[in-house]
Amino acid sequence: MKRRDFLKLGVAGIAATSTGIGLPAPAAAQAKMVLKATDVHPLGYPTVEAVVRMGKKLETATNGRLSVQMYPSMQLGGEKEMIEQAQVGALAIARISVGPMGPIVPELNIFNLPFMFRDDAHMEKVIDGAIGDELLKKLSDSSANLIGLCWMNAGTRNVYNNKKPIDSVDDLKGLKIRMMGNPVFVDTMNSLGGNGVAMGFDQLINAMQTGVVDGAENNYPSYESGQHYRYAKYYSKTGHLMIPEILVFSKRTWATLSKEDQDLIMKVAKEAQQEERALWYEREKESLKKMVEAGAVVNEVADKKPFQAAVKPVWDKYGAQHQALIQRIQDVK
Ligand code: GTR
Repeated sequence: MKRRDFLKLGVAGIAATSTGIGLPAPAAAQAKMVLKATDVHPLGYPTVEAVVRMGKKLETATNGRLSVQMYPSMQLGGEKEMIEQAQVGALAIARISVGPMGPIVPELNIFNLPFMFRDDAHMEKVIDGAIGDELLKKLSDSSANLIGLCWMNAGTRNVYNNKKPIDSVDDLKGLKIRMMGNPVFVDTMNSLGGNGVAMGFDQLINAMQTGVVDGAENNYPSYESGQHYRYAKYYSKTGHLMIPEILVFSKRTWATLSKEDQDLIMKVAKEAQQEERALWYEREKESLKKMVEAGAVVNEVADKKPFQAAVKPVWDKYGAQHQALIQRIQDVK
């Protein structure tokens, strides 16, 4: 049996030790629960560490009744699989990028527009404020079967490839660049002149090794921790995307929790949003240093205006129906 099918048969993202799983709320609420959590990144990565710490807080607050078991490093599959497993309740907590969530909750796709945020501070103000809260609620109220717990920082995404440094839009011509599985990203790369190829993060190394793609795009920590510099050493600071991450909880598992436990999880998740942020900035610095030491060739892109102009069709296509929301985001100062 494939691991994924096995997980699906497992049904709940919880291991209830004193009662069966999937019991109605009152019985299950009192049971000892180990909440399964997953992330594509390894232990020590800011998002993973923040969720591990969140689990420790839950354990302390409930005298061990609630805890988190982290499955890092894509142990439960790529992001698509993680979302599916959280939806059916095969795992409780998934830390995913907003990237693949766009097609599930259309408003979230606005965060996936190229050059949407001016900088980290702008992005943080948006996710920490009313818009951030509203979008988490939109997700929780949607038919996605997920509860939006909190946001996390994921820095800026830059293009990397194994052919040459990118200085201008022209340099991207003919390059096959892996993008996350969401049409907005393929369209973005194509409008920049490259060839966007959608695939999961879990398939990327193989695709770079076999030449299916010439490179990809990501923040420093993902590039460094995934050792992508071994396959694509030119890392160019195109800064075309700034996509926050999102921590989701399986709605199915959520429904088995008492209101008190739900409130507690929300509280520690909000704290995790700030804790991850501090870890993130440290890690960005360390990752940049490590990747350069490992041979990555990093270049600034002096003039980003032509890149911004080139993605105008993407804004027209994906932004037109969300003009009011876009305006509100832009107005956040
Ligand atoms: C990373 C992000 C992951 C995943 C990955 C990707 O920055 O943390 O959740 O989305 O990028 O490119 O697929």
